[in-house]
Amino acid sequence: RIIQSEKVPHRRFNKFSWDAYYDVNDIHKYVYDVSKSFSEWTEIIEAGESYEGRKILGLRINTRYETEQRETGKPVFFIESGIHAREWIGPAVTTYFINQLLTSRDPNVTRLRDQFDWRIFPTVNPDGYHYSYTVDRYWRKTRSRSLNGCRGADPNRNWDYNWGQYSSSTNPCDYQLYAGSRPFSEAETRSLSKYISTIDNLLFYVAFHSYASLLLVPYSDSLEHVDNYDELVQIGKKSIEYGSRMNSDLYDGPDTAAATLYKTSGGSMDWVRHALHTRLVYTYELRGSSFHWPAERISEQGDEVTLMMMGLADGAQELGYF
Ligand code: 0X9
Ligand code: ZN
Repeated sequence: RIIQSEKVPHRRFNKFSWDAYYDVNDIHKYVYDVSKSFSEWTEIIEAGESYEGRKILGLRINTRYETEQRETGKPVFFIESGIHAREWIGPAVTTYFINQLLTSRDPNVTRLRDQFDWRIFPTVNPDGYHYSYTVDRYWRKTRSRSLNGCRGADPNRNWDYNWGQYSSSTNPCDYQLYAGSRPFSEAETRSLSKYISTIDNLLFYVAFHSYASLLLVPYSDSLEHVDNYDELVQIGKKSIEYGSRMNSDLYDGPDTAAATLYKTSGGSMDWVRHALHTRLVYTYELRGSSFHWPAERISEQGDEVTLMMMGLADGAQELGYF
């Protein structure tokens, strides 16, 4: 019953909203639709295809309004969500955030919109998400087929940085943590990493997961601190503080996954930090006490995330990152 009530009632199948969870085709349709409605500000990004041939679909939002005078383009702010199939709140708040950026008249939001060249990918594991939506609600991995017939690898264990070291399984039949047959064995992580590598001026990389109300910084498999750790924490604290205007129950962190959760290797954020030297990299474990966040309350976390992104931007600007 819980599971049914998460999904879109049939009578409303043709209108996208934020009081139900949609399947990946509908999310993609939403992205294509808004790129048409806001064609002067947006561009579709097709960063490759999943194992089953779905698009790794993103939206670029880059208004021509400048908040600063600058010689090069705006700093790029990248958002990845839905890498874990069952964490449905991620894609939902991400499309909510897209909608905020494109339609809000709140001057704080329009300023945030204009400050960055946004690259936003709501469902980077589209096959897994569809499988979770239609067959097995708790599916986490991709849907690639291994030699022995088992399906899927954990796409947040498959990136080419310290691959296979911690919280990773070598068993393709492991329901959660199979790291894949080699780094970037999965079409989804291969395509996405390739696309990210082409971005000049990447300042922020943010990934949404659930659930823990926790903010993480790199690296996930070491207790050592990156060189700008103190600033990452300071900016992350501002993000949490902004979010607390929506919900006074504070997020934990920011700190490394190794210090707060458990050591993990092969995650996207660590690869981005290490391979691309991106300065401001964060993983948000969104709120919840299960993978079922009530659909009627998506907007609540959507507003909180909008504030938290504003906190990141303000924090980074104060410290001179852009
Ligand atoms: O284990 C994970 O991949 C994340 N937790 S989850 O419960 N959503 O599966 C934590 C990831 C933290 N590490 C990196 N992002 N590398
Ligand atoms: Zn996750």
